[in-house]
Amino acid sequence: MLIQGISHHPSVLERPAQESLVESLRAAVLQSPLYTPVMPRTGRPFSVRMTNMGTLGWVADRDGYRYQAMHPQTGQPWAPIPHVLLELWQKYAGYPHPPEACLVNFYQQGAKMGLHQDRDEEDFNAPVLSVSLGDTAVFRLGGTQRVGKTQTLKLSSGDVLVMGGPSRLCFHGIDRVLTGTSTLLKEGGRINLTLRRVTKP
Ligand code: MD6
Ligand code: FE
Repeated sequence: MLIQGISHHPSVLERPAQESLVESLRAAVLQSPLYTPVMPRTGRPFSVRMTNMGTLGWVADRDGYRYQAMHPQTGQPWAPIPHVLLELWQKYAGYPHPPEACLVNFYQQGAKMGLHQDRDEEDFNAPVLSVSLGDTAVFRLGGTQRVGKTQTLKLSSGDVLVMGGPSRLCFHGIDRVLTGTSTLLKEGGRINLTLRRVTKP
């Protein structure tokens, strides 16, 4: 049993749709290149590379975590969110206003993501919707406190995961990515896209 408000929809995107989304991402990263963020205070680099699409993007640097309209390295606006993702939001988010940010996380060999809450948004009434592409990941899900029971689920290419309602502030992370489980990305690895409503409508 998953915590209320979280829903896992396996294989929402079929292979051709996954391939065309990857093509859109290739175009987006030409405008908004992937970069390696660092943790606030420590300056320790993330093991994932990131970029964003949308009118706002989530960034991490020595000063903290925040949303901003410009790419931190190019100073230019982020690339737009591909239409197919806006359609997934309409279908699965159960929230009447469009997302403003799509965080792109790129996992290469050995990359992972520690347990965290997504809490830099103003509007926790909106869910966070994630789309996975490429190699399967082991996703760890806990409760709303950092300590306590956790469970894992596997996120595969084309899966959609929605965290809303009581699960919106649950701790979660990626334990590891299972190398060689998908042929979608020629060089291997995994891409996770998270759509977020940032401001109160
Ligand atoms: C990932 N996902 O799947 C990391 N956050 O690579 C997240 O951090 C996440 O999947 C909020 C809601 C859904 C998620
Ligand atoms: Fe998250």
